[in-house]
Amino acid sequence: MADWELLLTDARIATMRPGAPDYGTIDTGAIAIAGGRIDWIGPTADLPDRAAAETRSLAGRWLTPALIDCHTHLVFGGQRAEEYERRLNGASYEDIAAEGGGILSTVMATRAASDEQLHADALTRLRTLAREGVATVEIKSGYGLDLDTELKMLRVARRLGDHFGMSVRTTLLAAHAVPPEFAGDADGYVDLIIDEILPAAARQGLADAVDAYCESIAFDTGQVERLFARAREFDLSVKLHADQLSDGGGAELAARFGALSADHLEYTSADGVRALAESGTAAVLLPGAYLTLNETQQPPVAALRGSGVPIALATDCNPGTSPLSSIHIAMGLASRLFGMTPEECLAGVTREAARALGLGHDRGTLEAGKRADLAIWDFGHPRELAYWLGAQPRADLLVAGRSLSSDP
Ligand code: DI6
Ligand code: FE
Repeated sequence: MADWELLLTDARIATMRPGAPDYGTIDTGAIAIAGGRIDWIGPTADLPDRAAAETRSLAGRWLTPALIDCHTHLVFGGQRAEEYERRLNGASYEDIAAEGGGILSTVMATRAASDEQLHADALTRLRTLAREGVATVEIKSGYGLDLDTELKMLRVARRLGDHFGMSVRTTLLAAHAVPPEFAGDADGYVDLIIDEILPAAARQGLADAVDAYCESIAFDTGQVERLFARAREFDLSVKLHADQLSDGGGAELAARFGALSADHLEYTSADGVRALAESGTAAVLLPGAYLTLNETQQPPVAALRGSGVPIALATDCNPGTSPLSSIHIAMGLASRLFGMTPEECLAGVTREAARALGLGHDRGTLEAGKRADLAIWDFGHPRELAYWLGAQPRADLLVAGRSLSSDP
C-alpha cells in the first residue's frame, strides 16, 4: 500500500501561508496527497522517503491554492443589458426602477424561469470561473423574494456543485429587496422571511448562511437584526451587504453578530473598521460593483489593512451592478481601483476568501492537513493574475487531490 495517492514534485509553490513573505513561495517544492488532503509539503530536497501510487513532475510550473469566489449572485433569470444601455443614454436608475425595471425585473425573470433554464445560464458563468482556477464558489438567492423561488434558486445553486468538481456554498439572501407584493411594507416581508422562508431553507439543508442587503433603499439595521437573530436560532452563519451606498452602520452590525464577512464597505467608517477587526469578521471587497456603479468612494483599504482585517475579493457576479464572471478581472480591478497589491489580491481569492466563507481551517492555503484543492498554472509568476485583463491565464485544477474529470 502506498502512503500517498499522489506526489507532485518540482513545482514552484505559492503556499499563501499566513505571515509568510513573498506569496509563501517554495522554489522547488513537492506536495504529497493522501485522503484528498495535503499530507506533506516542502522543498523537494527534504521529501521523506515514502511510496506514492502516482508521482508527477510539474517541471517548474507554478502551483497555488485553488481560487475561491466568496460572493456571487450567479443564479438569476435573464439579463439587464438593455437597462445598462439605457442608463448610458441618460435614464436614471430611479426612472428604470419606477417602471418595474432594475432588480425587480430580474425577480420577475427568475420567478418565470424553469430550474433547467436557471441552471443552464448559471453553468456558463460557472465554467468561466472553473477555467480560471476557481474550485469553491458562494452563490446567493435573492431574486425570488417568495418562498418557492428562493428555495428554487438555492436548489439550483446546490446542483451546480455537481459540475467541474466545484464546491458550492449557498447563502439565503431573501432580504435583498422588498418584493412587489409587500411594497411599502418591508417589515411584513421580513416577517415572511423569519416565519417561513428561512426556516424552510434551514430545514431542507439548502442554506449554509444568511445574508441581507442593509441599505437605505433596502433593509434597515433593525430589520437585519431581527433576521440575524432568527438565523442564529437555526445555527446559520451570517454575512452582510454593508455600507455600499451610504454608511448605515452595516460593518458594526455585522461585527456585533460575529458575521463571517461584511461585503462592499465603500462607506464604512473608522469605527466600522475597528469593529470588524475586533470581531474577526472578514471584509469582502467587490470592485466589479464599484466600477459598474461609477462609484468614487473607495473602501477603506488602508485602514482595513492597518487593523489586520482579512480582506477578501469576489466578483459579486449579478445582472444589475456587477455583470462580471471573471475572478482574475476582479483581481485586476482591485489592484487598479483599490490599490491592493497583486499578492493581496491573490490572498483575497484564496486564504481570505476561505475565511470569509468560514472555511479557513479547510482550504485557501497550501499547508499540511488542508484539502488538496490546487491550481496548476502556465504563467511565469502569480503576480500575473492581477496584471492581465483579458486572455486570462488558465488553470488545471486538482480538487481534493483529483484532476477534474470533465474539461470545463
Ligand atoms: N448589491 C448590489 O449592488 C446589488 N445587490 C446588492 O445587494 C444589486 C443587484 C441588482 O441590481 O440586481
Ligand atoms: Fe452582492
